[in-house]
Amino acid sequence: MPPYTATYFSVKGRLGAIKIMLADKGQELKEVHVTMEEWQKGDLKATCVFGQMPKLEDGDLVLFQSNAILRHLGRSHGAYGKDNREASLIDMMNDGVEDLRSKYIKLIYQEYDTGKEAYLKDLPNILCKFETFMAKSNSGFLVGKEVSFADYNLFDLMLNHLVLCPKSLDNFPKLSDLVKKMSARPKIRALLDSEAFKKIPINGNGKQ
Ligand code: GTS
Repeated sequence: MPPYTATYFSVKGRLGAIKIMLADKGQELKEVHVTMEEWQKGDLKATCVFGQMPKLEDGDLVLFQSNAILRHLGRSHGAYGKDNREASLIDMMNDGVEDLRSKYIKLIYQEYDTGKEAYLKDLPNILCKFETFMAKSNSGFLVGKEVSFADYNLFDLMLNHLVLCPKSLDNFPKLSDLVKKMSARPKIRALLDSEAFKKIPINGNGKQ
């Protein structure tokens, strides 16, 4: 039995970064895809701590909240910095990724047709914060010399933005390098190229 089971809608959404991280760490993941029809029955929702997915089971530990899941996996697989100082910086950067992801999700689900232009106009102001921070790290990762859960999260979100606007990283060499470097990691490459991964939409409403 694989050690990890994820339950989620059949979208990349908030599970994408988790899947990328588990793949890179050589971990097997069993996925349970829930249809909207099943979800609307309410039984599963009632068992979710905050009434939402993704859910990750690690043996008898059941976790919700995608960022808590990323942190858990970061702790379990050596992707949470070499000491407390690095861990705190990784937390800070991951919170920055979450802020951008929340804006992205709002765009996708609430204002795609009316707000895309304004979103893309403001995007460089957000990306430059990551770019500036990354300029301090020589490793090409956000913090320290090793990949962390925040790198997987940022990478996943940058992939989404490259679909939203292929030129979005053109003026951001550090972020472009992160995408290149992460995409070239063999286990990540294999996941991204797999039919199972490719056929799952990024979001649940067909917008991307
Ligand atoms: N803060 C949560 C997390 O990070 O896991 C948000 C989770 C969330 O918004 N889940 C949505 C959900 O379960 C699905 S998705 O937006 O991630 O695609 N929605 C169903 C519902 O009934 O709220």
